[in-house]
Amino acid sequence: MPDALFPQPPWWRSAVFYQVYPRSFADSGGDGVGDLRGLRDKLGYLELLGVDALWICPVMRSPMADGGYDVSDPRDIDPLFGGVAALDDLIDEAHHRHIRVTMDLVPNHTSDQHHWFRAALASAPGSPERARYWFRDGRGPDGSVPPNNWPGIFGGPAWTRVIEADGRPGQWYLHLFAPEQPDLNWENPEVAADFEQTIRFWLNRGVDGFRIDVAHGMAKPAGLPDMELPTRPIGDDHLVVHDDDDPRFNNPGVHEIHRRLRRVMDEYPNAVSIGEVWVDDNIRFGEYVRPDELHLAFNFRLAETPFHPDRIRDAVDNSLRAVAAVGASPTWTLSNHDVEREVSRYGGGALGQARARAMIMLELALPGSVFIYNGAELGLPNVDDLPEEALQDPTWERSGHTQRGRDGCRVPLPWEGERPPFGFTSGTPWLPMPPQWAGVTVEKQLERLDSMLSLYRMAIELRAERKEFIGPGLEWYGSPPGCLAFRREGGLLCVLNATDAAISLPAGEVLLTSAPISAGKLPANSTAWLV
Ligand code: TEU
Repeated sequence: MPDALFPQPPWWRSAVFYQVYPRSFADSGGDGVGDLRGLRDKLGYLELLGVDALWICPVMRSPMADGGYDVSDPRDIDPLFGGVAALDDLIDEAHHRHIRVTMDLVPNHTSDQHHWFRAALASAPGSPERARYWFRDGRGPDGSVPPNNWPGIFGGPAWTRVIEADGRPGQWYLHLFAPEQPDLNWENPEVAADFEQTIRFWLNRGVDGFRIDVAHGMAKPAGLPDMELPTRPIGDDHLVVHDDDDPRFNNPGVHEIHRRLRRVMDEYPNAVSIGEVWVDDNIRFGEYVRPDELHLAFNFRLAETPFHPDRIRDAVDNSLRAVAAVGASPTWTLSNHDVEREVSRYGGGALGQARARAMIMLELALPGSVFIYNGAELGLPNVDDLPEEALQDPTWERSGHTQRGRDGCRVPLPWEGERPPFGFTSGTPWLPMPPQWAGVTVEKQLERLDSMLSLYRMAIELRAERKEFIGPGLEWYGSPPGCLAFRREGGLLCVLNATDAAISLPAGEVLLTSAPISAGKLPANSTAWLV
C-alpha cells in the first residue's frame, strides 16, 4: 500500500497516453473537421481501448495556417473545435471515465494574427511591440537580404520582410516554421509572464497537463549567427533533419525557461508537462527532464527506427540511458502527427501490419509512458496518394511543391459503415478518406479478435493489470540472431522475432502474442509476452 515511505509514483510515469489530432478524430458539427464534442462522444471508445490520458493537439484560437500550431489566442478554444464550453464538457466527461486530459501548448511562436504581432506590425522598428518578437534590419545596402541564413523548417527562409507604415519594405521577422508563425522573443519578460498566465488558465479549468510544442526551441543564440547549412537534403521522409548543433534549437537558455514553467506546474501537484524535444545526444536530452524542468520529454528514437533488431535495441537502450542519468522516466512513441505512420514505415501491407503489431507489444512491455497516435490502434497506413489540391500542410507550398508534408498521417479516422466518410462526419472530410478503409473501421475491428484494435485492447489491459509489468528496470536476455528478448523486474518476458522464420519460445506461460503461435513456434515479425 502506498504510504509516506512508499509513495505512489505519479500517474504519468507509466500512463498510456492517446494522442488526438482533433481535426481528424470525430466531427460532431458536419463541417468536415473534427471537434471537441466529436471527441467527447467517442470517450466510450477510448475507455474501451483502455488509455489513461489524452494529449489533444492544439485547439486554441487559430487561423489554422499550421493545423492549429499557429495560435492567435492561447486562452480561448477555437469555435471550429467548439469553444471553451466544449473543452469544459470534455474534461468533465473524461474525468468521469477516469481519463486525464492534457493539451498542447505552443510557446515558441504565435500566429501572425495574434494581437501582439498585429501591434508589432503597426509599430515602428525598435518599439516595445516589436520587442516581443525577433524583428531585425536586413543585410545588404537596401536591407533586402535576410538578417541571417537560417532556413525555415517547412522550407524557404526563416525570415519574412514587412512593409512599414511609410509603405516601403522594412524590417524582417524570424519564423522557424511558417511565416504565419512568428517566433516569440523569450528574453522579453512579458512573453514568459503571458505563458504563465496561459498555464494557470488551463490548469484552473481542470486540465491535467501539457504537451509543450518545440520545447527545445524558444531560446535563441546571442547575435543570431549564421548556421552551417545541412549538406544532406531534407528528405521526404516526414522527419525534418537537423542536428544538435543547429543554432535554431537547443540553446542553453531554454533550460531557464523550463525551470520557470516547472515552478508554476509545481503548484498543481498532479499535473504533467511533456516536452517535444528533438535532441539526439543523451546527455543533452536528459537536461530537459532534470528534477526542476519538464516531467517528461518525448524520445523519438523508436519513431525513427526501422524494423531492425539491433536498431530497436539501440533505440531502447539509448532512450533508457538518456533519462536514467537524471532520474527521469522514459517515454515511447512509434508515430505522431508529424511522421510517417508505422505500418508504412515498416514496409506497408501485411508485412507492415505484422511488424506494427509486434512493435506495439514491444513498446507496451517497456517501463515508462507510452504515446499512441490516433489511428495507430486501427493499423492505418500513411495515405501517400492524396490529390495535390487536397494537401494542407504548409510544407507543400513552402517547399515549392517538392515535399508533400505530413497530411498523409492526418487523414480522418474511419469509424463505421462501408463508404467514406465512414461516420467521421456528416459532411465532407477535410482530407479525403480512402474507400479501402471500409475493412478497417472501428466497427469492423471491434468485432474481430484478430484485429489491430483488439490487440491494442488486450495488450493495454494486461499492461495495466498484471504485476509482471511493474518496476522501472529492464534486463536484456540472450536471444537468437535477429531476435530480441528482455525481462522486466516484475517478471514479464518480451520476445521479438524480427527474422523471417518462426522461432521456438523460451519456457513460460504465454500471455499474449502479436500473431498466432503455430506448432509451438512464434512466427516471423511478431512479439510474445511470457511470464
Ligand atoms: O513540431 C516541431 C517540428 O517541426 C519537429 O517535427 C521538427 O522536426 C523539429 O522541431 C525540428 O527541430 C511541432 C509540431 O509537432 C508540428 O506539428 C508543428 O508544425 C510545429 O511544431 C510548429 O508548431
